[in-house]
Amino acid sequence: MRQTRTAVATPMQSSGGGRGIKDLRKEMPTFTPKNAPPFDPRIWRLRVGGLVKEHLSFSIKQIMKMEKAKLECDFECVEGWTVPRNMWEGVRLRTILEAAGSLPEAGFVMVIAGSFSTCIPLEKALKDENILAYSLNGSDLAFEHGAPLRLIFPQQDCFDSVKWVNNLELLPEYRAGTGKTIALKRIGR
Ligand SMILES: Nc1nc2c(c(=O)[nH]1)N[C@H]1C(S)=C(S)[C@@H](COP(=O)(O)O)O[C@H]1N2
Ligand SMILES: [Mo]
Repeated sequence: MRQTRTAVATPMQSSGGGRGIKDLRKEMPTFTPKNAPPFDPRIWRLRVGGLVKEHLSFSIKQIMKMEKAKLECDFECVEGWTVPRNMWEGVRLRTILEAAGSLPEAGFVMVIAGSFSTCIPLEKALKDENILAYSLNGSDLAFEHGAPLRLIFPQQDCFDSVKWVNNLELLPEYRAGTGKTIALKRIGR
C-alpha cells in the first residue's frame, strides 16, 4: 500500500528575527498538477534521446535492477518551506546518461515529464549526487511525489527536481524548460 503523505508544518524559532518563522516540514508536501502523466508499469518507459550514441528506453523494472544509489539531503522549495534529511534511493542520472553515451556536441540535458521540463548543463547532470529516485525514506515513491521516477537534483532549484520523469533529451545548446514558469506561477510569482 502506498502511504499518503501530508504536509506537516512545524514552526521553528528563527535566529534572525524578521518574520521569525521558518517553515520546516517533516515530509515532502503533496501536490499533483492536473497534467501529471499517468503511470502504468506495463507501458511506462524512460526514454533517452537527442544527441546520444544510442537511443534507449527503459522499463521501471530494468531501472530498478541497475546499480542503486542513495542520497540524503534537505529539500528546499522557492515557496519557502524546507524538508530536512530525506533519504532518496534510485539510480544515478549519470548511470542512465552513460548507458546511452552522449555525443561530443551534447551540452545540455532536457529532463522532461510530459509538459514539465528543465534544462541542465550536461556537466552538472553527470555529477554523482543527482538521483533518479524511486524510493523515499525507505518506501516506494508515492505517485504524488513523482512515481515511478523523479529527479533529485540537490544543487539546483526545487523545480529542477522533476517528478514523473519519462524523457531525457540531450541538446547542443540551452533551451528554456517550462518548469520554472509553472512552479513560480503556482506561487503567484
Ligand atoms: N513534473 C513536475 N515536477 C515537479 C513539479 C511539478 O509541478 N511538476 N514541481 C516542482 C517543485 S516547485 C517542487 S517544490 C517539488 C515538490 O515535490 P513534492 O511534490 O514531492 O513535494 O517538485 C518539483 N518537481
Ligand atoms: Mo518548489
